[in-house]
Amino acid sequence: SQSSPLLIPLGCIHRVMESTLTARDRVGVQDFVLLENYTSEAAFIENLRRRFGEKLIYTYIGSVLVSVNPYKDLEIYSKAHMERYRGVSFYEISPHIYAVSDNTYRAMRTERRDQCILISGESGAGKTEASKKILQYYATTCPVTDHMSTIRDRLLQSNPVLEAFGNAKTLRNDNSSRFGKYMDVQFDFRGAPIGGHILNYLLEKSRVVHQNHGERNFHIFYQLLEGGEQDQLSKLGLERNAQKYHYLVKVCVCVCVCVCVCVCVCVCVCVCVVILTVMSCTSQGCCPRVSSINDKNDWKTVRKALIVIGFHEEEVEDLLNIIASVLHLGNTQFGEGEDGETQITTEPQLTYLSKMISPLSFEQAVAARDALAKAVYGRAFTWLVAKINQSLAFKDEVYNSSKGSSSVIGLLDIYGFEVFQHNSFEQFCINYCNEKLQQLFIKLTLKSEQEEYEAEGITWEPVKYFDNKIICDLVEEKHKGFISILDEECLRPGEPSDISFLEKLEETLGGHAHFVTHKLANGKTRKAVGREEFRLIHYAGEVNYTVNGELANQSVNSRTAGSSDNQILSQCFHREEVTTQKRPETAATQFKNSLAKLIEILMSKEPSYVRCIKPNDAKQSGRFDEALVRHQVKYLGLMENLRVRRAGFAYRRRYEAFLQRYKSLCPGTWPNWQGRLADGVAALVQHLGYKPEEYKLGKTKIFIRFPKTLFTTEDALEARRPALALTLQTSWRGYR
Ligand code: AOV
Ligand code: MG
Repeated sequence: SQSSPLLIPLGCIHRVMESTLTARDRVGVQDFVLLENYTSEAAFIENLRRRFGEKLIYTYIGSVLVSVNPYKDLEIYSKAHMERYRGVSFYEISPHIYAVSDNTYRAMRTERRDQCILISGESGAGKTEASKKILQYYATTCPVTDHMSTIRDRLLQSNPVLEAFGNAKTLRNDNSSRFGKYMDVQFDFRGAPIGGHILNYLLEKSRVVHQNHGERNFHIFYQLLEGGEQDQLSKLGLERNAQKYHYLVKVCVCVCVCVCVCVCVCVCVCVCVVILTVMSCTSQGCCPRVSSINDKNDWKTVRKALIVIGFHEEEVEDLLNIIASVLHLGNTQFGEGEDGETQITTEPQLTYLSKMISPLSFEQAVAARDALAKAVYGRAFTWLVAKINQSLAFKDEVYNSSKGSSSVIGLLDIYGFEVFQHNSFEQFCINYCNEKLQQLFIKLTLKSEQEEYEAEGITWEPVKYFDNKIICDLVEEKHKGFISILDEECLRPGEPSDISFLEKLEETLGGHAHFVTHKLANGKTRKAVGREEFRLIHYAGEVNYTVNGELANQSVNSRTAGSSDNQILSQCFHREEVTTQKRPETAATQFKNSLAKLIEILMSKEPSYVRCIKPNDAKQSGRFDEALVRHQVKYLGLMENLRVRRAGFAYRRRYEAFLQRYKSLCPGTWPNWQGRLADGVAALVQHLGYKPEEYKLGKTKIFIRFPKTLFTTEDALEARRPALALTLQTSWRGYR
C-alpha cells in the first residue's frame, strides 16, 4: 500500500541536520527488519534500549509500531509534528504514532476500505495515550467544515467523560482503563470526520464497592467531591471529604493508630498487628489523592465535555444523583432487628432498601447492597455510552453527504493484561480479552504475510511461534471450556458453590498444560496456589485467580430501581426485566459473546498494530528495566513477528516506488522508464548486479532478502547524490 512517490520529507532533513555519524551508532535502527542480527533477542532489546535512551520511543517491525512508554511529556505531539507526518509515506520519516495514523487514513481513502488500529500491551504500557494521540491527529489534520467541527469536538470530548466514569487508579496505572473500548470514527468521501460509535466492554464494576490497597474507585467520585460546587454537593447530600464514604476510603486512621501503639509494645507484635490491620481494615483503597491526578481540574474538564457532547442539564443532574446515591448506598449500615432480622440502621433516606433486605442475613444484606451499587453504576455507565453514541451518530441531513460513501477507522483500546496479588473474575475477563487480541494478532500478521507472498507468487517459509489458541480454547471451548463449566455451575439448581465449581474445573481441565490448582499429581499440595484458587498460564504470564464469591449470581434485585423517578435509572432497569424472571446469561458468557462479535468486526477491517511496552513497574521516566522489557517482547511475540517479516524477505517495495527511487543508478531506466514496471525493475537490479538469490520479483513488488543488498544500493545512491542519500539513510536504514 506504500505506493506514493518518494518525496523528500521535511522531517527527515530536519532529523539529518540534527544528527551526526556518532548519533547513528547511538540510536540503532528505526525498523527492526534492518537489524543485521535479527534473530537475536539481545540485539532487539539493545536496539529498543538505545533508542529509548535517546527519547526515541517508536520503532517499527515492518508496518507494526512498537512503542515504549516514556512516562514523561516528550513534546513530539505538537501541531507541527502532525503536519510533518501528514501525507508522508510510512518509511520516509522516523517512526511515530502519527505515521501509523496517517498511513491508516490514507489507506482508507485510497483503497476505500475500512481500517482498524489495534493497540495492545499490558496495563500501563500506553495504549490509552496512543489511542488519544491518534484521535487528536485526525481531529487536527482532517479537513472539517464549520458544522463538522461539532462532531470532531464531540469525538474528542468523549474521552474525558468516559475516562472519568470508566478509569481509575490501580497499582499498575494511575489512569487505568477499567473497561474495554472500541471506537469507530466515520469519515465521509472527502475524508472529514462525520460521526462515531463506541462499543464498550465489561466495566470492572466490583471497583465501585471494593478496591485493593493503594487503588481508587472510579475517578468521577473524587472529581465530584473535589470539584463540585458547594450547593450542588449539599443538594446531593454529600460532604467534600472522600474519607466520609465507605466506598472511597475506609477509616485508614486505624492503621496509623495501630502503628503507634505497636511501636510502644514490641517490634514483633507491631509487625503482626499492622499486617492484620492492613488486611482487615483496608477493604478500600485508602488513597483519595494521587499526585499525578488533579481531580478538581478534571471535574471542570468533564463538566465542559458533557456540555459539548450535548447533555441536558437535567441529565447531568440525574447522572450526579446516581453517583451520589452510590456513595450513600455504600454508607448504609445494618443492624439486627428485634426478631433477629437485619435492618438498616443509618439514615431513612435509603429506606427503599429495607423491603429488599429484611429477610436476609447481615452478610447477605451487605452483599445485596453492594450488588445494587454495582448494578446501578454499571448501568449508568452503559447509559452514558449510549448517550455519547447518540450525540456522535452520523446525521445525514446535517452533512448532506451519502452514508454509503463513508468509511471508518476503528480504534481498539482495551484494558491491558494485569496481575495483582488477588485476581478475581474481572481480571480473568480482562486477561482473557488480551488472549483473544493476541490470537488475532498472530492470525492476522502471519496470515497477511502469507497471503502477500502467495499473491505475489513467492514461496513461503513458515516460522515457529507460540500459538495461544490453546489458552483461548481452554477458556471458551463448548462443553469443556472454563466458561461452559462456570455456566453449568451457575445454572445448576440450588446454591452454587465455589468449591464444587473448583472441583468441576479440576475434573475437566486438570492436566491441561495451562491450568493448575493446588493439587499436585502425586497427591501433594502445591503451595503457590491457594485452595480457593486456580492458576492460568497465560501467554503473558501466570495468574492465580480466586474463585471465592465469584460464582455468586450477577443478577440484582432491580425492583426498586425500575420504578425510580430518576430518568436514567428507570431507563436502565427496564420494567420487563424487573417482572420477568428469566434467568440471564452469565456475565462470562455475555463477555465471551461480545468478544466474539468484536473479533468479527476487527477481522472485517484492514488492521494496523501498535504494540505498547512498559519500560518499568515504577511509572518512572528514563528507566528501562531490561528483564521487564524482555518479558514483554517475548510474550507479545515480537521476535516471531520480526522473523516472519524477515523469513523470506527483509524488504519489499512496489515496482513504481522502487524504480522512482533508484532509476538514476542505471542509464537504461534514467530519466524515465517507458516499458512495463516489472521490466524496468529487472533491468535496474541487473545493472546493479543483484544476485538471483538476493531478490525476487513478484507480481507488483520487488522482494529483497537481505538488508545488505539494499544498503549497497543506498550507498551507490549516496555516492551519486550525497544530499538526497543522507536523507534516505535516515529514513530507510535508520542509523546503523
Ligand atoms: P494503558 O492504557 O496501556 O494501561 P496508559 O495509556 O493509560 O496505559 O498510560 C499510562 C501512563 O503512562 C499515562 O497516564 C501517562 O502518564 C504515561 N504515558 C503513556 N504513554 C505516554 C506517552 N506517549 N507520552 C508520555 N506519557 C505517556 V491500562 O488502561 O491500565 O491497560 O488498563
Ligand atoms: Mg488504558
